[in-house]
Amino acid sequence: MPFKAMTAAEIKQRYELAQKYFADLGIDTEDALKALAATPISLHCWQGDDVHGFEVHDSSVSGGGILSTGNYPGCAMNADQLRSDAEVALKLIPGLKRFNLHAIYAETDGKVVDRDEITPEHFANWMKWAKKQGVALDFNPTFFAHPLANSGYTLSNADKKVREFWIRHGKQSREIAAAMGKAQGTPCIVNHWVPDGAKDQPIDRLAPRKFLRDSYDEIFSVKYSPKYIRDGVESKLFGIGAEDYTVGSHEFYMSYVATRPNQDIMLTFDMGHFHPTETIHDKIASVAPFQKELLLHVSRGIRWDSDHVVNFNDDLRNLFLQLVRCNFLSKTYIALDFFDGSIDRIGAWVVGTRAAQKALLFALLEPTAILKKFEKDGDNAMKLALLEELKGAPWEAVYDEFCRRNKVTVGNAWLNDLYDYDRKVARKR
Ligand code: RNT
Ligand code: ZN
Repeated sequence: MPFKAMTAAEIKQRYELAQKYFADLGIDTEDALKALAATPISLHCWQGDDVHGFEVHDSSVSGGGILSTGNYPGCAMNADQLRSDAEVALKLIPGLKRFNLHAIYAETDGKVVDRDEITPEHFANWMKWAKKQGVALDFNPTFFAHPLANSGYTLSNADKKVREFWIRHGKQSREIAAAMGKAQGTPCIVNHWVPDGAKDQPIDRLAPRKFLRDSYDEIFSVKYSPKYIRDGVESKLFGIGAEDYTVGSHEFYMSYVATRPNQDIMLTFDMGHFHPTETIHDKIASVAPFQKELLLHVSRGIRWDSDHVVNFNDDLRNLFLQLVRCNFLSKTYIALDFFDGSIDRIGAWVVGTRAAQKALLFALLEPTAILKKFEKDGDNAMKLALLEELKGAPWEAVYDEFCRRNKVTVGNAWLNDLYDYDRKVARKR
């Protein structure tokens, strides 16, 4: 694949021109690069194998209303393949990365170990690998793709025994996460998402919510140091098969978090979890006056929560602009959540992560003070004009310089690496 790489001199020359452009607007590109370098992005393991996981029983479908479609050749079939694929992706992404695991990625040595029995040792290989890669791990309990999730209700199930099973799973997951956090010296971010809901018009929309509230209270009653774990709870509007009713709605979790001030539970905003025309960027400033921290699932829904690969679109830029403008970036954990099995999965990881970093850099390079002044003075056409000009500003030369400094292939040339691995490894599986 013959994409020509830029020389270091070309990259630097372009960077210097960009540096001057932004300096004229009062922006120091070096500060922006520092902030970009200090912001980790958590890559989700599940993009690598279409959310299958490695459990030793019949749960090969993702279930719970989430769906990875497509069967591009070369899907990782085991933990070693997934790890080598992830290594390729990590090498093609500059900057600080984390790696996000789900409980179903436990390695149980061929043994059946149910979700309520998993322990840190089932993630020992992952922890060793992460250390070697220089990435910290994040974690998710898996409340879907399991016989006890088939009714559509897990933590909110009317059957106490089923609820208790999932509560135990939640607790084990946090114990695993705490072990990770302790080992890696940075807290493991735990996201709790349950698929609970119903297809059509449940009469009792209240009881499951009370069960869900109580189940979470039970899970979070086990205390860990915030040095080891941080918990987030993720709301949703609907899922496939749960079109009419989702127990863990936005209002449910807003209320939950607001009424448990001592628990320090974060809200998780997933970009695909609201009404199709509802974006999440304005939610940042809405919760910032009240919340200490926030967890994001950076995703791209097309017509529904389709989890397309993230790209450099308005929604993404607006999200990062708000984080920067609200000074909430350092209080936000950025995790990716998309899964496309119809294209090269490593390419999906890299495209999505690079897009997120570019959007963040774009935001960090915004001359916000000038825009604010226009707004204050009533010069709103000027504000609009500058916003439009900035879309074509040479921010990309700054990103290229970031890649160069991080010894990651710059610009189009990374496609060569992608092509090679796809043809030599993935397609030969
Ligand atoms: C589902 C949620 C959830 C999952 C992952 C796999 O709609 O977005 O975050 O995608 O946990
Ligand atoms: Zn999500």
